[in-house]
Amino acid sequence: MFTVNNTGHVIVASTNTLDYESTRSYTVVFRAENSYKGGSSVLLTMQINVADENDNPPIFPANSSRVYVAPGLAKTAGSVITEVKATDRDSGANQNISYVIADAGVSPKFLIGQYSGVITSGGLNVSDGSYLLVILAVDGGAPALTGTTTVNLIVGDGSAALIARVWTLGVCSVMVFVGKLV
Ligand SMILES: [Ca+2]
Ligand SMILES: [Ca+2]
Repeated sequence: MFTVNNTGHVIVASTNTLDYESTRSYTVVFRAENSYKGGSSVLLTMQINVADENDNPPIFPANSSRVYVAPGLAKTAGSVITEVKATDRDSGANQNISYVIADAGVSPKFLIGQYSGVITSGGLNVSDGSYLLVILAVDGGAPALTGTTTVNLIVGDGSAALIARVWTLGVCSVMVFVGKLV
């Protein structure tokens, strides 16, 4: 993985073999030999640290989700609608994630916390119906990498009835449903 040239410089055989997420440091022992016959030798132990590269994008646990929202909640500014969260295998700034909504006419109806991923109602002109929010997670690397998920918000009285029913059954503690209604 590492070699030394005849001027004493340490050479990385191939950068493809180095990955901060796999191995963060190597302890390498070099031996310098006197070229004369019977000459002495000396050992040098060196720790080589691998720097992190921004080679992992933010990843959401699902490509899409569906959230049913009671109209009263959706139309009240500041109400928490749902939350998204992406993860990133890198370190430091390379794993610091900011969230934005790719605006398709949904802003300022819905807002997202830049670092929290919490989606709240902007309280403006939210009517019953379906809203498709495309959420981007952008890491702090240079260049930055991006992950995407979509959240389909369905605002309507029917959802309120569903939520009430599920609460009555006591099988759900959050108002988030993924998949089809049955
Ligand atoms: Ca990395
Ligand atoms: Ca990253």
